[in-house]
Amino acid sequence: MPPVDLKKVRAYGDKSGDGAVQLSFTLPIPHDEKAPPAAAAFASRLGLKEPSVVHSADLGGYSFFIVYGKTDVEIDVESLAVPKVEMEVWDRDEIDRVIEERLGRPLVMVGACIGDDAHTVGIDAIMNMKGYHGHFGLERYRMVEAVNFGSQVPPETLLTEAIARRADAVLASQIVTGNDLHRLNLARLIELAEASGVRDRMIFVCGGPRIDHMLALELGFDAGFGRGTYAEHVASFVVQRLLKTAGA
Ligand code: B12
Repeated sequence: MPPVDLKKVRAYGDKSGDGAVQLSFTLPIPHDEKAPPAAAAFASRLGLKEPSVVHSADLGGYSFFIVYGKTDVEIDVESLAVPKVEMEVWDRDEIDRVIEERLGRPLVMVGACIGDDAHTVGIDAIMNMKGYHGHFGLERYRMVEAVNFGSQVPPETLLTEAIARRADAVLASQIVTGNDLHRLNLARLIELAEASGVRDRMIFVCGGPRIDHMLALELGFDAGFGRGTYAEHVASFVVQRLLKTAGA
C-alpha cells in the first residue's frame, strides 16, 4: 500500500486518491422510470460527481438505491481528537486474580437494555455466562456477581436495583435511534444517579452498536463501548478504574 498523507485523506475506490464512494439511500417515490434519474439528481445535490445508479429496488411504494460517485473532499485525520478508553485488556483469569488479591471482594455489576430498547443480544453477550465469539460473559467470572435485567428496563429501575445491590458498575445498553431516544435514556440514568447521590460511588458504562467513548463521555458516563466489545474489555476497565480510585 502506498504511503498516505494523513493530513489529506481522500476516499479510495479503485485506486489511491480517486475519491470514489458508494452511497445507499431510500427515496419515498415509486420505483418507476423516474426513480434512477431522481437518485442521480439527489446524489448530485449532495455534491457527488459522476453519479451512477448501480442498483435500485422497489420497497413497496418507496425506492432503494446504491449510487457510485466521486468527491474531491479531503480530510485531515491527524487533526481529529478522539478520546479512547484508557485501559489494558486483561484476560478473565487475570481479572479474577486482581479482584481477589487487590480489591479483596467480589464486584457487583448490573446491566440492562434501558428505555424501550429490546435489543438484548449485545448486553447478553457482555453479561451472560455464554458470552460471545468464544469470550465468556461476566456471569462466568469467579469474582464478579453479574445481574442482567434484560430488555426495556426504565433507567429508574436499573438505578434502584444498582443501589439496592450496592453495585460497583452499572452497564446500560442502547441502540442509537434516529430521534435521539438513546441520548434521553442514557442522560436520564446519569441524572438520576446524580440526584440520588451515587454518581461517584458507581462506575457507569454504556454500550451498543453505534455507541462510542466520545458519546459516552458527553452523556456523563465513565466509558462507552461499541461493536466488537467482550466482557474482558468491560471488566478490565471497571477493575482498573476501581484500583485507580482506591489508589491500590
Ligand atoms: C436482532 C435484532 C432485533 C431483534 C432483537 C432481539 C433481541 N432479543 O435482542 C428484534 C426483532 C426484537 C428487533 C426489533 C427491532 N429492531 Co432490530 N435489529 C436486530 C439486528 C438484526 C441484530 C442486533 C444484534 O443482535 N446484534 C448482535 C450484537 C451482539 O451486537 P451489538 O448489539 O452491537 O452488541 C455488541 C456491542 O455493541 C456491545 N454492546 C452492546 N450493548 C452493550 C452494553 C454495554 C454496557 C457494553 C459495554 C457493550 C455493549 O457489545 C456487544 C458485543 O460485542 C440489528 C441489525 C444488525 N445486523 O445489527 C437490527 C437493528 C438494531 N434493529 C433496528 C430496528 C429499527 C428495530 C425495530 C425498531 C424494528 C421495528 N420497526 O419494529 C425494533 C425495535 C424493538 C425495540 N423495542 O427495541 C435497527 C436500528 C436502527 C438504528 N437506529 O440504528 C437495526 C440496526 C436494523 C436496521 N438496519 O434497520 N431487532
